[in-house]
Amino acid sequence: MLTIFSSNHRLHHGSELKDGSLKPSFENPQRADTVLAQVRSEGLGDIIAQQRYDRSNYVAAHSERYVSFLENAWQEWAATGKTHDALPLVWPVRDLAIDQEPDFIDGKLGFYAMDAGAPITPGTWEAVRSSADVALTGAQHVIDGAKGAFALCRPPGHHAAREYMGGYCYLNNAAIAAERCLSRGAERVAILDVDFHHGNGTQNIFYDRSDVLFVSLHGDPSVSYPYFAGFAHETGVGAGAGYNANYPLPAGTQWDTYSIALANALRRVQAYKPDFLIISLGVDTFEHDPISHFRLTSDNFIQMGEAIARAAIATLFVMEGGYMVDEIGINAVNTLQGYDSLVR
Ligand code: SP5
Ligand code: ZN
Repeated sequence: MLTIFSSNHRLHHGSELKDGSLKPSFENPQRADTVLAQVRSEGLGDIIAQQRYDRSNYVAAHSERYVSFLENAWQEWAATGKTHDALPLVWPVRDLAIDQEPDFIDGKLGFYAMDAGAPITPGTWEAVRSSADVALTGAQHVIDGAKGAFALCRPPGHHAAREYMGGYCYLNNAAIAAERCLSRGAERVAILDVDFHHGNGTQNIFYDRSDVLFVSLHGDPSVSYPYFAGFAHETGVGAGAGYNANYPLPAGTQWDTYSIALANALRRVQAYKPDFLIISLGVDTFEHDPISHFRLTSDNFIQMGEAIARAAIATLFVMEGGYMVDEIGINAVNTLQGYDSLVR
């Protein structure tokens, strides 16, 4: 299948708090470059650069003021004389005011973030918007009739909600791609999220809608990030009631348990009869992932790709997490080859 890639991802290389001090983030540029190298060495298919898309495509999934914040955050931070990564240090939880955007950058950072895991650096916006453009280019490819495409996005997107960043995510690439499909004639789009972490951002964006089904398999949030979303009782509201399905799984989950949940999730997707399927492809379910707690093997990712292919829906794969850099390429490309083995 075709891979879409942007070298602009390298403009974003942030830090995160680890064991009490700021260190280079687990979410680093090597990740996407390693996946790209594996796509090449395995001969998965052609590799093309992203098209440039208009910001109206981002505003389809996010609020206008949030996109403006992302565009301007580094300049506002730098104007205060700081040169290190911008990170929030105060958040409007519970009864604190969420009805008014602060005027000052330190306040804005907390207002538009769920955690301190999404640093803003000088190159962050260019990398982030290019990552969304990679997803949009991939979406256009399946809209134009391809049975599969791989949007090699970085930074990832599934923790980014309509109006906040977090968990290494800024713009929600999968949600932006889904909106593109709908605006180009699709009636229904399903998003299946197989990243280890619950896709709280994607759930947030589509929670009250029936035109996008969101299904997620992930570590039980009572013990795993993002902790505050991803429970099985979250099934949608209003018109979206019944169109959100979470499959939380215990730490230590292996393929025997995972594959049963995946089969159930895929049955749910097929019953919805979507025009397109978007896979939020995180490979942090891998047994040796440094921040996650499932135990899938590299071979299991081939089986995952095959299972997705059996659903027989035109599918856009959107790269999300995966932090064991040595094997991220093998695991991502195994999934795609598993898919291609049954679809081509
Ligand atoms: C897209 C994605 O996969 N985002 C994941 C965000 C996870 N954020 C929490 C990271 C916590 C890292 N703790 C590391 C402990 C390792 N010993
Ligand atoms: Zn993840």
